[in-house]
Amino acid sequence: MPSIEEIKKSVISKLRYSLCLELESATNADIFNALALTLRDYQLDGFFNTRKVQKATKSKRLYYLSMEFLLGQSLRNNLTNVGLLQQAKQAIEELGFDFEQITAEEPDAALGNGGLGRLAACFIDSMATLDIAASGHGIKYEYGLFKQVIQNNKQVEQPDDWHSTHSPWLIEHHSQLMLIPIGGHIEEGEDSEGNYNPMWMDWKVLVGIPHDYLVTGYGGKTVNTLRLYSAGASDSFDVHIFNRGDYLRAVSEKIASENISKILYPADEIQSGKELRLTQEYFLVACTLRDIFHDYAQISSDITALPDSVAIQLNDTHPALAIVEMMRVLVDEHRLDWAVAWGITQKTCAFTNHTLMPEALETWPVALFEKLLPRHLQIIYEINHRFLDEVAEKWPDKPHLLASLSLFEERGEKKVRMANLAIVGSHKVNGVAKLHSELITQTLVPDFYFITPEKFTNQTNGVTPRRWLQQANPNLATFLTRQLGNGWVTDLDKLQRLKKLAKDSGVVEEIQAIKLKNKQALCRQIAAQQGVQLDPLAMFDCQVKRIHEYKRQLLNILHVIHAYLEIVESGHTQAPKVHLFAGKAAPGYAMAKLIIQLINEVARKVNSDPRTKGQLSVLFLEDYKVSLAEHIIPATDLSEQISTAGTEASGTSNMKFAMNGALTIGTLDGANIEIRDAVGEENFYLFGANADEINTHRQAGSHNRIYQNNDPAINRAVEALISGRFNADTSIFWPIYHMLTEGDHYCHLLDFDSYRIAQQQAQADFSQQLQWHQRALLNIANMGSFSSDRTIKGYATEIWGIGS
Ligand code: 26V
Repeated sequence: MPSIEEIKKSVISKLRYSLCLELESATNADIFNALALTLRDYQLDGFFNTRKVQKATKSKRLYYLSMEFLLGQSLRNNLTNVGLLQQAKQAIEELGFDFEQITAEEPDAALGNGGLGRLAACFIDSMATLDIAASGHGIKYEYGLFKQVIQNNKQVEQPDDWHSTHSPWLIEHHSQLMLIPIGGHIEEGEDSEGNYNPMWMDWKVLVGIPHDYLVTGYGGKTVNTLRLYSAGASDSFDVHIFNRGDYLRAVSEKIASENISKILYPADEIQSGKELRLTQEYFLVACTLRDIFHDYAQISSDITALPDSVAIQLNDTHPALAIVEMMRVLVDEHRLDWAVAWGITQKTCAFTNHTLMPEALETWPVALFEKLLPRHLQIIYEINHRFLDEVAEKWPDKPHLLASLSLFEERGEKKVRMANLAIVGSHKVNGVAKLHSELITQTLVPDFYFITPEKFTNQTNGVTPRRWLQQANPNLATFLTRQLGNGWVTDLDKLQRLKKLAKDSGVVEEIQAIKLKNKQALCRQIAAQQGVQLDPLAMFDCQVKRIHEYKRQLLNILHVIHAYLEIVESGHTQAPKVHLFAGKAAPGYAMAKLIIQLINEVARKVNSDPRTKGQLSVLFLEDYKVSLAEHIIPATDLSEQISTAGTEASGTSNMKFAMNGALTIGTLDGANIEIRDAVGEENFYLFGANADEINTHRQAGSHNRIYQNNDPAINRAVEALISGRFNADTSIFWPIYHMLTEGDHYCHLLDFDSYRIAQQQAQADFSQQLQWHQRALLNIANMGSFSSDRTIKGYATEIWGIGS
């Protein structure tokens, strides 16, 4: 390990020889870069060592394919995992800079939308920490998720230039560029032995350029990689067109190719069927499979043994084309018999589903496939043909199965169903929480469950305690280490030992003091950024996540409206409460954007009304991202996990909050159910209908009008939306009013009353500070199994066949 002096020396040398700067003229951003480059050298030593070890032990290798990796900032995380945080801090201070300011310089790498992308980031951390030979594979988007600014109470999107082209963490491997064919057509033909041998002709070439981001496991022993591909155009292909004299076309095609990795699609849970998105998915898969076959060729020439050395995990259906590309390589290039190739593919691939929302399920028009990927379409037809033949033979009395199992949607425009492809081509299919995995088999794809029940499993999500406890909450981490030693960082079940301390009022007071400190820090940040002063002694009630109708930020703000009206109209008083919201809406999702506007208008009204002073504050924090979550979560008293039962696949912020000592108010949805089981029902504010009840309610038709009229409190809050109270233009929130009262799929009003009662209880309990923080401590103590280390061990033994 380097000394503080050595770190200082290296930072100065990086400034001088890599960045052409002297210390005297260096800015905070320059110091950030120089420190990152210094650290990267130590990571690289670990990387070469890891490669040697993994080669010598012939470790089975896991490839995690994901269109999203929501990394956030890396400096503090990498310093912690390498084990250099304290030394680096001191070195930077001795050089005359403020370490906190240096870390704040780093732009978040927002290469993801939300839960799915952040899960991928937690997973690569856990895989490295558990010494699993693994790599992540994704796209190096030039622009990550848009920056959100609030103007006139509305969301406005701005491009997120996260400095991808000169990130100190990314190592470009130009020499390893790969050529990816796309477009063209198929010419039928036979090989010399008379076998069917289709030729994929006249394709264009995309170029994939790999960039490696080093993923250091905690303790620094294993350094894996996250490989992100950027797209370019092939010079040789351009020359071809250039030579034909079509200069403008050649240049515009080059630009079109480079556009493939330009931007992350910002809509989760809504699939739009855009050609560029399908091209991105194919690009990721084709680049990754070249790497996989290249890596495998270094260890074996027996392609049939590939599943013994390789596992592929598909993060949702987005990379499901890996199944098809693998078949293409095995059949067309390795000339394997179809059945042999199919066996290899199925044994290698596994698929995780992350959503039950029908509008998020990917389907792609066959016509689009024909245009971009004619050979892949042929292969999908062949997979489908053989698969349906098998089904028909095995269940001759169940012909209805064929329509639901088919890889093609035949109603309307003919489409490829990516979920069906992913299931058929995988040996395991998993959901991300118990309830979600159950719903997959019962409602999402019951016919697949019927024909292959053994494929379906659950792996409940988790989050990395390194980022979400140790780094995000240093005050709590110090307490934990003092109580438990350092082992909890990699063995989160050790938190259980805190349970016996819950009766010690001194310890509980410490927990209370830590929370207060974190709240004070958040208040300072909010004051600096948004100019709003909050009372750190108030109860902090937070809902931070993507804005979606199913997540029901609307239920939360309706309840805030209710609380406001109670104060100003009914003369009630309440103990101080702060309601924090943050989250982005997909740019094309009008209802979600209107919900943001409503929250902001309510905030403006409530905060400027002298009658609410000291009782109620509402704030929408701009530009939610990983680094902001790291400040909000440790400062939260009450965590809002209030999705309509049966809609949130798992949720992961629910875990982060509880781990940091927030109590949850939540529905029986996703992983909330498992969290409640773990922390004890007395330490969780449960409300609302369960998934079955929601189903029954929906089947009976929407009767929201009745609910509203029966309950004056609901009525008053809902009518306030169109009363002009929050916006002089009474028509503005009509769409929300209309939705709530005339056909609300997410059943806001159905759950309102029970939510209100749970809120009231939480508020009353919060006045008993000692008891409250005792329950907070019990939440922390019982959250051990929500470490992503536990999740990854599950995947490794039950799905990947690694380390069992
Ligand atoms: C769909 C699409 C459609 C095309 C444009 C880009 C895009 C991006 C993402 C998605 C699917 C999003 C699914 C998702 O994020 N699911 C979340 O996964 C979390 C991790 O498993 C889980 O905790 C959340 O409950 C679930 O909503």
